[in-house]
Amino acid sequence: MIEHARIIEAAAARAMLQHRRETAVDALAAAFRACAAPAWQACGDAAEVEMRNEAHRLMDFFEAALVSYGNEPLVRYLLWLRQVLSARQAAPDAVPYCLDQLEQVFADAASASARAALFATLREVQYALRWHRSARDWRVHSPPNGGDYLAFEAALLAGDCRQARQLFQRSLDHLAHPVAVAVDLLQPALYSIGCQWQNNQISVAQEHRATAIVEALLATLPLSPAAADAPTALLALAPGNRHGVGLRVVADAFARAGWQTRTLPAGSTLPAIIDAVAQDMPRVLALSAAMAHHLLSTRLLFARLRRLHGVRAPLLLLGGLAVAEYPDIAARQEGILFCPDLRMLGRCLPRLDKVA
Ligand code: B12
Repeated sequence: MIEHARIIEAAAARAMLQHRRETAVDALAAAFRACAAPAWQACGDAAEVEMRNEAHRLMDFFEAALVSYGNEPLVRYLLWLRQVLSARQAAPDAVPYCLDQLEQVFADAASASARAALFATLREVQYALRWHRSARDWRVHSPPNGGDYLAFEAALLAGDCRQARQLFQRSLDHLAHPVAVAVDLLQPALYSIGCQWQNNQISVAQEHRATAIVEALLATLPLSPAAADAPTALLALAPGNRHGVGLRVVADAFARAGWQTRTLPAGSTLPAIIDAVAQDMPRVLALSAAMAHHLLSTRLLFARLRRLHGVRAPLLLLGGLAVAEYPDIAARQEGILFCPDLRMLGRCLPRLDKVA
């Protein structure tokens, strides 16, 4: 009974959140602006766009907290935000201040139960933030091959394409398998670069250039041709996710195991993915989620596909950074196979064809 009441309260709170989303985003963007360092405030329109994007992201995480995900992803996101802001000299109390502004947006909400649920979430996360010191560190702590990736990372940061290509090639010769190269060389280098961006130790331009070099290197790997009767896998980023490098590697893993693959372009929306499934009727739909709120968009997508195709729906496979970070939440999505990384995918692939 209590559980039932909690679900109704959360649903009312979510409806209220969606109803007042634009007002909340305005309030958050204004709060970010007020707390930003003068250098940021001087950036004008570009900074404004970033602040509004961040405000939307905060609302996405807030909504995910109300949809049975619990507060943990929201707290972890806020710890990340606190670190990003403090590394960029924002006011020290920027995050609590933003949450106070959000509370004001909902202060006069007509539904008392919606207000109660929203306020309870906001207060719980404010409290949790006082006790957590630091954000998650994504670096790989026991680097493969004794840290061979460090030279590669240095080449990426220096924008030295030639050196990066040589190290990539050397790794291909040594490890023989491109998927192993991705996991042991590209991934630890990019994770470390992400952390350095988070801590404001490198510029966003360096991060983008490093990713572009990696994408160019991956593009040189031919995708193995598959037999005409090979099983098919459709690959897509979870709606809202723009991290496509990992998915390219996943496509490679499928292709090397003899599957036919088709990867949808970054930015494919939920209806576009649904259309592509109806057109291809693949045996497997593999999705990549990088952040917790991407798990929400995949949940919606999977539910629609099941409603549309029933038992003929493709086998649903979900992977990526968010699945590795929140295995419990990913596992709560019924009827999907969740698979955080490529080592596990490698173990599943030979059996997938038979299950699907
Ligand atoms: C490059 C990058 C970007 C690029 C992506 C460009 C591109 N074409 O891919 C751009 C600039 C677009 C970007 C944007 C953002 N990013 Co970014 N990004 C990264 C970075 C540095 C590298 C990602 C990457 O390529 N990794 C290498 C690949 C090989 O690893 P992977 O993606 O994890 O994939 C592997 C596994 O997860 C798995 N896998 C992945 N998908 C699947 C699917 C299946 C089915 C299976 C089985 C397995 C599987 O296999 C892969 C190979 O081993 C990461 C750092 C990090 N820790 O990942 C941050 C990172 C993910 N980004 C982050 C953030 C916050 C953002 C932004 C919000 C930044 C901003 N303020 O705008 C936006 C959000 C964009 C969006 N809507 O998604 C944070 C996320 C923190 C969090 N989890 O809360 C990170 C961790 C950086 C950080 N330390 O702060 N980003």
